Amino acid sequence: MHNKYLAWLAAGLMAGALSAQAAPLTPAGASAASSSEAMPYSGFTDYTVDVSGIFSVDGPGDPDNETRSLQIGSSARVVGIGWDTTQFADSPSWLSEMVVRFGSTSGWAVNLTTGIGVDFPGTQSFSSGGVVDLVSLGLAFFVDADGVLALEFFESFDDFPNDWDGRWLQGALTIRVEGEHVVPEPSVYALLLFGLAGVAGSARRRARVRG
Ligand SMILES: [Ca+2]
Ligand SMILES: [Ca+2]
Repeated sequence: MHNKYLAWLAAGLMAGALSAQAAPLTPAGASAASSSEAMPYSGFTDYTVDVSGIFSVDGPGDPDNETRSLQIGSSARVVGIGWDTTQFADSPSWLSEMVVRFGSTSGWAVNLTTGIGVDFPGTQSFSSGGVVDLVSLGLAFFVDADGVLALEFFESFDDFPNDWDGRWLQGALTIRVEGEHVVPEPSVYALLLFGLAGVAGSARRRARVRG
């Protein structure tokens, strides 16, 4: 029963860690919400963002904050996010105040608070234990035609204005993007092998003629 409670608690924490961005930067956020319908997806590509050494500085949108951007393909859909990180919050700042948000050029879509509920300073590791499905959470979103996925690391409460409150010591975020990962059918592999054999054969013949 004790273990059951812990499992429930862990599930609750994980579900609470990812949330829709409360204040989209632009009205485009409204149309993004309707496009994140629970459509199933088949192929996907995982992108990894190394967070080692990233400082968690000020409130959202502050120019001192660290940002990252990825090229994930024109109008691609982000369908999952995973994390495996070790983070430090400098007292009196809390681990639960370290947030990374994800979005497109036209607006922010999803907030991730890895240390949700950890309302104290210090060093701690957090893991999602795999990639969390954003589609089932209603949080999947599309990037714009420019293919840019934007990330911003910020503090939900700024204890040290214009200075860092915490640091992502090590680890990585995984971003799962729909499509692109096309696995050829077995018959295509066979054709490719025959094709390669043919090329090798003609090369050998040519070499013999030249010799
Ligand atoms: Ca803080
Ligand atoms: Ca600060």
